[in-house]
Amino acid sequence: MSTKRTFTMIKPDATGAGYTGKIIDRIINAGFTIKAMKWTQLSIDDAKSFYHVHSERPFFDDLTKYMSSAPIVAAILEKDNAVSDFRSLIGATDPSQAAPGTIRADFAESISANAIHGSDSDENAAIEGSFYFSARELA
Ligand code: IDP
Ligand code: MG
Repeated sequence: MSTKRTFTMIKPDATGAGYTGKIIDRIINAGFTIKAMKWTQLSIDDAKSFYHVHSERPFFDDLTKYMSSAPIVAAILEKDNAVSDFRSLIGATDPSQAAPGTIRADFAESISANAIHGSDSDENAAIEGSFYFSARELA
């Protein structure tokens, strides 16, 4: 129960399909508190910077083009055990493998356009949150 915060983005497929409100409802109903949230759009360079850990992966170009193609919603979420509980709430990367009732199972289009991001560690949650939010917004 040490983790308190995670970071999420509602991705372009989900904002474009009008699922933003439904996804936020799922997040709140699962017990997360929204500490900070913004509707914004990444440039291609922003997307390359955010996903630099994946720069050697074959899908990097498609991923960064896709993530900069339309608005996203970035948010900092708080809950005990936030990182792992949120990964459970969103489900597997590939929506065809995601457990029933997870956000990706219900809203994602494909393994690339998969509706939502969730940080994979406390350290990455802090790094990713700082990419979008100022120290004042994170205080
Ligand atoms: P995660 O979002 O479940 O943590 P990662 O492996 O960190 O998954 O990959 C980051 C993002 O890159 C995924 O959410 C998805 O949008 C995209 N991605 C991952 N694997 C593939 C793939 O095999 N083909 C296309 N896109 C992928
Ligand atoms: Mg990941």
